[in-house]
Amino acid sequence: CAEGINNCKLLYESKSDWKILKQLEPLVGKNFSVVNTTAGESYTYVFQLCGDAGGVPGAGIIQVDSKGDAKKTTVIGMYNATQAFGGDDLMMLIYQNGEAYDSHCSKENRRAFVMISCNRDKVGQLEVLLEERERQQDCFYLFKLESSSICP
Ligand code: M6P
Ligand code: MN
Repeated sequence: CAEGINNCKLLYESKSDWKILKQLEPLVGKNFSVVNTTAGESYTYVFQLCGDAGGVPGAGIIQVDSKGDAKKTTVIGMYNATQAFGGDDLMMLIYQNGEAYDSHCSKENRRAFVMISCNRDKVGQLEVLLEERERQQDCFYLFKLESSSICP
């Protein structure tokens, strides 16, 4: 289907969320990926704005286990549960409704926070900042994406 910010579905319908997505529109249709290795775990993350990350239907961010042959893929957040806010050159995109944890965070659904900022020197670099999974609820994966194409 056609790519565009209209493929996103907002968790809470809001004009200001759409305004932020509009500013992020130059990112549509591209997979942004990054490999993250910490404490013996190694994962590749793939992000798309309002599109199927890594080709996984409905997924805005996926995590692929780099270890083993299985290449297990886990959905971190869905773009039919999007929030977007911020201003000027710093924005936050949230994808909720990822795959549920089995043992962490009271087995809640995973979710992703993506801090997106204007950086005139970057073409679109995704970074993993952290995964917070040591709490009873409200866990999250935190990412950063800097790009010149979304500068106001
Ligand atoms: C996988 C990855 C990790 C996550 C872990 C949670 O290894 O998705 O990012 O922290 O699962 O484990 P569990 O499902 O047992 O709570
Ligand atoms: Mn699990």
